[in-house]
Amino acid sequence: MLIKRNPNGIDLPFASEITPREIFESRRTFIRQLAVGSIAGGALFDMASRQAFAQSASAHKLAAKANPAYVVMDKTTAYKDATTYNNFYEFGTDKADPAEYAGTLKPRPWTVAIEGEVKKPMTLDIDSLLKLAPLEERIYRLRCVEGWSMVIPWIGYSLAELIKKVEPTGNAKYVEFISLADKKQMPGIGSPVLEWPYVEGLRLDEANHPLTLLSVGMYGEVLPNQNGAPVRIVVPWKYGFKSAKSIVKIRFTKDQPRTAWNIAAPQEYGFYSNVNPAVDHPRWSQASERRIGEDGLFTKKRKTLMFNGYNDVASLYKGMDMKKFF
Ligand SMILES: Nc1nc2c(c(=O)[nH]1)N[C@H]1C(S)=C(S)[C@@H](COP(=O)(O)O)O[C@H]1N2
Ligand SMILES: [Mo]
Repeated sequence: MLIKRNPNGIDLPFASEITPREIFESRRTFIRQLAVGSIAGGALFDMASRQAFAQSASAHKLAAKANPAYVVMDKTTAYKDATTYNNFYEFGTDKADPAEYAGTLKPRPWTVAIEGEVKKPMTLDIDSLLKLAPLEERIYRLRCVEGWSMVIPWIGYSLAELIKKVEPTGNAKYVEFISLADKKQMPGIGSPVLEWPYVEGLRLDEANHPLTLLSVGMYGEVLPNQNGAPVRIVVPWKYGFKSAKSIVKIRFTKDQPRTAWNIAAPQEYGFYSNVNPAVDHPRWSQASERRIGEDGLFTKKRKTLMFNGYNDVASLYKGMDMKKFF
């Protein structure tokens, strides 16, 4: 790849030769450099990346404005790792299954029905969802209860933007997320590892927290099928399974919704499932984690942080016994 040295002394590839993903990866470095104050001003790079986005012929690109309020300093997980090591049981239980079998999922056309305790129930197609609020790029850590984590540059907007539009009634206390369950598109639905459709839920105040992301993309592109195309939730302070993929329905309820993993093994998976190093899962310690892509014989595990490091959310659980409400 050709490298041009710009006046700030930062190496930039020629815009016409880079893919959105490459732009993304160099932009990450750039933002991190900005954050630690090693360079001043981003005008030039932004121009180059915008130009490259415009020139790219990829049908998968998705432009979004980086939100500097949601940047973690950890190294971003490689795209390859984030898209080949997945949990998406509708395509099989092996980590490699979703990348191998999710090609049969048709993310377009797609609609999401929003119903239940709302004044304005609506069914939105994916294009309306994409336009509902400005798309932001946010870098979040996501930690699986199995003890591994990734750092992913998501694209989307706060779920709160959507909640505002449908106007929950006074009875709405919870939000339920329902994933697609189509045998024709999802080979894993044939086996009873979980009850289908995959369901998840949040308390309304958790769903309204600005960190809770309605995600439609990652790494500068639309979501790959194996990561939950075309629309999923990302709740970064909770274990990965709370972040339901490929959702077709969002329902506002009075009562706490059932959740797929709680139905399957209630003693192992509670409703809240906040990342908490002090409360172990019966089969796995939650005190430390392996960052995907960093594994090596001598790589030390990372300490897991309370709420996965998202301390902002602590006020949501004031006075609650987190051991009891796990
Ligand atoms: N519909 C559905 N959503 C799901 C799952 C699933 O099996 N089905 N797995 C969950 C689990 S356990 C994790 S860790 C995350 C993984 O998201 P990722 O593959 O994008 O890293 O998706 C969650 N969402
Ligand atoms: Mo998970």
